[in-house]
Amino acid sequence: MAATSSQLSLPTSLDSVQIQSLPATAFYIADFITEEEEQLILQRVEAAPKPRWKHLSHRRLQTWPSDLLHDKLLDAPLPSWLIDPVITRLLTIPVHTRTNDDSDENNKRDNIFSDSPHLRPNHVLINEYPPGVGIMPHKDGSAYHPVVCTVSLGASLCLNIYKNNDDGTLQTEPVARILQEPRSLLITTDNLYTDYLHGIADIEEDVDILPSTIANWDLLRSRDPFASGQNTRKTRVSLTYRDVLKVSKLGNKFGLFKRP
Ligand SMILES: O=C(O)CCC(=O)C(=O)O
Repeated sequence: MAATSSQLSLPTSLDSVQIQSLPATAFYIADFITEEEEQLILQRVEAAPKPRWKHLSHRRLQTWPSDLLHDKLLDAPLPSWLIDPVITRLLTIPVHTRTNDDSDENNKRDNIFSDSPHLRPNHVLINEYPPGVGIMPHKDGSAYHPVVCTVSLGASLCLNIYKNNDDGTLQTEPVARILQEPRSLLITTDNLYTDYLHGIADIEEDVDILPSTIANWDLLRSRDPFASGQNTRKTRVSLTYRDVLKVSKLGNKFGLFKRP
């Protein structure tokens, strides 16, 4: 039987689900949403009006509440199906295990968005990856507060983490791989956000899936599906939640509603 939200055993703090083998800092929660919640979100993604989809050469994506314009977001609420359960649940998880020491600064840092300008994500990208399709290595840039929360739906795949050489060229081999299972939450922040690139290979099958090659091996829901060392790709949908730093309350700042 599928887990209900009350049956999900969320960690008491993100500290306990930190991916220790990675540069600072990433957290992985294998069971962040239930199967029922996963299906409901996938239905809403599918039911979005056709113009919501932006078609790239192989991948398609939706941007909620809208695209950025010159790194700015036009103030608008996210739809409720992108807030609940993901954002509401995310904000309940403390970063650090609480101590009884009232002067402990860590006790005040309540959740992963406590230091962000809007105290919560205000923007969601929805990417759909059919088998064989990935995303080029890239950094997410300065438009966002440096925290990315990715919920995976439908299928598993490996996210590759890369570093640039001193001359700015991309190193050919990833420095690490994170296996993202359906219904999982991956949070990347700190130097991992600013100094490293991330990408997904355009392959039909992830190979060499081993304890020594998968950074979050110990945090996976189950290692059984990968016992052969392979993961045959199926269509995966990801939701990436971020806080856009600059939000414009006035459409006319963009020249959208200029008076004649
Ligand atoms: O789908 C993912 O897990 C990665 C998405 C991504 O790289 C991005 O939105 O910048």
